[in-house]
Amino acid sequence: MTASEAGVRCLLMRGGTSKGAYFLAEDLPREKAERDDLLLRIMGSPDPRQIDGIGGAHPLTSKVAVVSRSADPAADLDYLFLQLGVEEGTVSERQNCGNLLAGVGPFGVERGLIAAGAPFTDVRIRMLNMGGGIATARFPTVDGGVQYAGTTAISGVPGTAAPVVLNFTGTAGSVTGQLLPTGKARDVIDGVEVTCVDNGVPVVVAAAEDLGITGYEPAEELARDHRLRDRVQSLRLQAGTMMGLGDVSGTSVPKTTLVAAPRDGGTLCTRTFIPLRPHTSIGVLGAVGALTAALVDDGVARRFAVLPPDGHPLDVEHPTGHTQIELEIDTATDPPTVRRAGNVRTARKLFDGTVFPRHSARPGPGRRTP
Ligand code: NQM
Repeated sequence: MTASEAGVRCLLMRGGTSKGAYFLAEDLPREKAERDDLLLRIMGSPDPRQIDGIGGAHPLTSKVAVVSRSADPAADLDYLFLQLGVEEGTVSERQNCGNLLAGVGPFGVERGLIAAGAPFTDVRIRMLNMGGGIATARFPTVDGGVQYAGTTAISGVPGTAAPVVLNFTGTAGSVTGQLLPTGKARDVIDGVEVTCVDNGVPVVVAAAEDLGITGYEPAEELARDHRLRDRVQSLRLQAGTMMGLGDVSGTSVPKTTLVAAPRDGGTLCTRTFIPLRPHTSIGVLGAVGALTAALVDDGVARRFAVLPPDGHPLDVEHPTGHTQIELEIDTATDPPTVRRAGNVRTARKLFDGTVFPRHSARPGPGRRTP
């Protein structure tokens, strides 16, 4: 029987402000091209509506987590994040996702990969995308199962749920192996000063005002601004080359974050593009990247940042609220080094069952949905 007929075991989970399909590695083909083809058929890509799959027609809901027990004694679970294109039939391993990361521990308990502790479970997760950095997650568990209900609210998600506390020691991963991949905290692209950061995910940070916006616009308004879209694309294409990422025209990184002074009591106001669609909030690692550009000497976000008193988390304003991030960077070293980062997310199991992939890899001519 083919996977299309038999289906594939899959758990749909909201992780932070994203939603994704979680799979055991053993339930997917080992061979990459075969795996990617299967996942595209499961999510319904390429198609702007993902109408024939379980993707949500947005990059934030076109995500996959592949999880297994870790062979590394320093970790309990291995987590591979895959970003699936919506309009494009692409599957990228070149970025991590701190939001889906929040669901990895609960998924591990759901599938019996790790035992539930009481009243919390602590899990060490090796993030395979970015050089094997290890994150820890703590979440409440009761009677051997995950407790999803709770009182923690995160901006961008209605209601409350149980907290998942994420911690990263050192950098949360790096595609380029350098916190400042161009070797400088400031470069100029298209006449705009930018800071190119790789602290968990590659991000180009620039002042919103330098791109002709205030930085306080709603995401929908930014999505209608085609001139801005072109300027963001131009910045990230050139930054990609300067960061050693090569031609990034077909990849989801680097992201671009435009920053402005906070106006709601936070540390920094942000508008992020993933890579061209405006993010409705901001990714966990995306926020870590934007804040890095506020903490390093000469970073372009520094002049806008209003730092909290010592011991308080940094607060990133985004289009639908705030994200609190703990971030410690040693700026006395050259280049600067990351000591740690932390963030609180929530996650919720939405559906557990069998998913049935579309039977052919790509919609044929004339069969693409309008
Ligand atoms: O940066 C969106 C998200 C993300 C990624 C993106 C993320 C992160 O909001 O840690 O979580 O940048 O495409 O899920």
